[in-house]
Order: sequence, then C-alpha cells, then structure tokens
Amino acid sequence: MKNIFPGLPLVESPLFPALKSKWGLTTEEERIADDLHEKGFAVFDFPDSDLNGRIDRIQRHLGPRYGIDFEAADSDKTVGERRIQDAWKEDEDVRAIAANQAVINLLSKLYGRKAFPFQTLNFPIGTQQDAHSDSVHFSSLPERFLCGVWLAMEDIGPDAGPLFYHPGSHRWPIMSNALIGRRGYGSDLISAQDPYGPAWRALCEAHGSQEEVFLARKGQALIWCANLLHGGSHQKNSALTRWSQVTHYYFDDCIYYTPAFSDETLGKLQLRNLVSVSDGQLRPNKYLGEPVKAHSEMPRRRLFPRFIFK
Ligand SMILES: O=C(O)CCC(=O)C(=O)O
Ligand SMILES: [Fe+2]
Repeated sequence: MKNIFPGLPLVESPLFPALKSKWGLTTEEERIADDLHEKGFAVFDFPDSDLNGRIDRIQRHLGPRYGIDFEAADSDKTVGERRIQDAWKEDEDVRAIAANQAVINLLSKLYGRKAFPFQTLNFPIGTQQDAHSDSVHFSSLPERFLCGVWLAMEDIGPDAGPLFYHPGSHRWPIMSNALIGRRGYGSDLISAQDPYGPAWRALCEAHGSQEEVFLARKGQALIWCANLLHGGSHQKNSALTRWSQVTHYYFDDCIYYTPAFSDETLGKLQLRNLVSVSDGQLRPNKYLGEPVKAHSEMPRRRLFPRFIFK
C-alpha cells in the first residue's frame, strides 16, 4: 500500500494500523511499533554485545568531569554537574552507542525516513527535569521526525530519580508558541521549556494523566516520540547514581529547528545546523528534497547557555 502521508512518521500515522502489515516487520519490531503508536514510547534491549565494556569505559572516562565523589557510597552525588552534552566528540563508546546501526535501522524502518543521531547527553544521576516534550527544543518540518533513545547504564530503582512519562501524551496537540499565544523568535529564556509548563500541567489535569516511571534494568533502552511528555523524577536518595545516555535522532529530508525560539506562522524559524554523530557530516535542512536557506534577517538566539537544557 502506498503511504499517502509521507509527511508523518509511519509509526505516528493515523493509517499505521492499515500500513504496518506491508512493512515486513518482525514480531519484535511490530511490538515496538505498536507501543510507539499507542503509548508514545517503547522499551527494548539495546543491541550491542560490548555494551557492558562500553559502559565501564564511559564511566571511567567521563566520571572525573562531573566533579562528583563516586567512590564513597554515601556521598551526595547530586552536587556536581548533571550532564555532559555531545561527549560523542571525544568518547568513542558514547559515539558507538549513538551510532548503533541496528538502532538506526530500526528507527528508519519505523519512521519511514533515514534516522541520524545528532546529540548525546550523558547523565551520572537523575536529571529531575520537569515534564516536557522534546519537540519544543527540537522539531522538524514536517513535524514529529524526532525521537529520543534513552539507555539505562545501570539498574535504576525508584529512589534514583527514574525517567517518567505520560503514556499517550504524544497524541496531545504539539506544544508551540502559536498554541500558547507567545512570540518566540529572538526571545530570551532561562530554560526553553519554561513557557510551556502551565500548558502541559493543564493538559495532564484535563486528561487525568498520571506519570509512570521506568524502573529500567541495565542495558534496557526506551524510545520516546517527539511529543511524548517525559522528565526525570525526584531523586529521593542523593547518594545513588543513575547513569544513563540519551541520544536524540532526527530523520533525513526535513527542516530542523528550535520551536521555543521560532514563530512558524510568520516563517521565522531558528534553524539548526546539524552534524550527524554517525559520520561527522553536515545534514542540511531540506524540504521535499531541496536545501532550505536560513531566514536572512535571523538574529542569533539569545540564551543563558549555562541554564539551557538542550
Ligand atoms: O533522563 C532524563 O531524566 C530525561 C532526559 C530528557 O528529557 C532528554 O534528554 O530529553
Ligand atoms: Fe527530554
């Protein structure tokens, strides 16, 4: 069957139930596709035979950069840095996890466009990040061609600030400045998520949506859809670690931009200039196969980089 909506990820298409039998999915791929379609996230075992070795090496290599005393079991682990962004540039194991070919093939099959990783985040503890959808930080035109893959680098219990999410929230309206009546282009923000917090809370309340936590086993991974509401729950025990890696993926032949600092309706987009983690090559913004240029009057976005989450 021809996909008449190529502007939607296959897995998020309303025609998904009719289309999926034609994709040649294995039983496991179909389970993942069904979960993404219905719930907005899917759990799978990370396919890498050297994963334990990579995790050991990443912890040894990145550990000293967080300023945390990992040696003493009862030391407060939450006092240092919470994240290292784009460690793939100097850590081959972080890069290999992000560029795992089986994961890229899986995402490409599920979305109907070729996936590429463009950002890594390595966390030694819980992020305690408020509920948000990544699509205010990273979006695409057409929409929804973005996902995160979160990997548990150790067993994560309820006191370590596990990842949480609101199942089904990927179907709620995609959060945007137009939706909340705000102008974003050229704006200043402490955190790009701040303007949308009240709207997300109102949606949760209206839907009676409860957060669910992911008590992950080491080596389990979770894909979240661009508009799935998720975050890091409160870390009840500050002596624990919660090692994890998030890789964000975009898909070929899209415009990549930051909605928090854009006004789509006016054609003012804060475009992103992306490099793929897989090959270090630029991935130009494209629409229907043709390159798209930045808006000529585009000012630099004004941010307070220290506080920005993405
Ligand atoms: O690991 C977490 O707690 C959440 C991370 C997250 O939201 C992200 O990287 O997009
Ligand atoms: Fe996120």
